[in-house]
Amino acid sequence: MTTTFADSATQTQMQHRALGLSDEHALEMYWNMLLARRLDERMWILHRQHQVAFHISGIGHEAAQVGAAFALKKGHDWAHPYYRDMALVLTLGVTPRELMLALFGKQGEISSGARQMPAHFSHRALNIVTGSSPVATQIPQAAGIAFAIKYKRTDQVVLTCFGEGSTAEGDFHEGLNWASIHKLPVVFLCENNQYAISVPTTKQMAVPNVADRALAYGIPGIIADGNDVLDTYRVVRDAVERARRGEGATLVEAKTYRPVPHSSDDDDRTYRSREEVEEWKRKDPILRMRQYLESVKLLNEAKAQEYDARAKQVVDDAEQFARNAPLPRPEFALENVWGELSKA
Ligand SMILES: Cc1ncc(C[n+]2csc(CCOP(=O)(O)OP(=O)(O)O)c2C)c(N)n1
Repeated sequence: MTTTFADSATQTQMQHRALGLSDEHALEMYWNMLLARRLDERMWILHRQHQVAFHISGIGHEAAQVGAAFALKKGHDWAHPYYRDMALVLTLGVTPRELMLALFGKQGEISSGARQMPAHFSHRALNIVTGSSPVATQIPQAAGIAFAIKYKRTDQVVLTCFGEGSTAEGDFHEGLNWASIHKLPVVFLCENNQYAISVPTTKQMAVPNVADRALAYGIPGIIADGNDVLDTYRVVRDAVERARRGEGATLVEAKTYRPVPHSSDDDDRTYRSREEVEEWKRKDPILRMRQYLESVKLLNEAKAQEYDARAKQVVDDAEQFARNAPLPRPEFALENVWGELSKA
């Protein structure tokens, strides 16, 4: 059977609509991915200008994160992210100004008043729980939140994210085991970018897929194309629905890549070839969504430029806001750390 251009265009059109997403939703996905990317790029520049001390990037992970965020009920469900999840928290409602305050370590920073490193994302009103620097600690904590949800009989779901390197930690195995035994409403999202700093996947695990590990816990393990926002949305949405129905946890592996160094303090040229990086840059998730939106006539060159200009404005505003914000008072470092001893 031959497929005409019109046929394939209609089939493609089905992709977001068939998933129950409106045209506006599809464009909003693109916007969130683009804004996260532009913020991230600015953060790298600010680091290279010695304006900020540290940056850890989510570049390349935007499709996985925005797709996952769209599967949650914002502010109702819980998210327990990890340090690369800027696009996720942005989509859930953390503002660019708040993200920049964290980067500059300025007063009013929402996670801890600037006492933590940036990228320990949290937001009380949005049910986003802060992570810690030891990787994978969020996994059993998320299972614990899911246990509380089950105990309280609400219909919430927890999403927690981590890299594939984190699945070698004991915390990962304890979290999944506990969630599985108690059929907890939690989605474990592994954003597999193929390196744990300099260690490639083959030196982290003896199975080809992180998703394969789910079998050992008696929960489903599903692979998503982490560079395709619609595919990740589909897989995470199904897992969220399953959790909400009381059927328990799912392990989702979104296969993706990190085209930039692990952090601002890493030189990735020591452990991988430029050819490999270039090959993955061609699979860029934002480019891919843009091509999709163009193929279904939701985006064209002029509109894409408008989006770019708007993103630049938002990023400029956020940077300026954080630059102008005061530093925290020195005494603040000691506030809310120790409780008052009772006099009795
Ligand atoms: C328990 C622990 N061990 C080691 C580290 C140092 N460390 C920080 S990030 C990282 C890599 C984690 O890799 P992965 O989970 O795949 O996430 P990615 O950074 O690749 O997104 C390591 C080893 C740490 N923070 N915590």
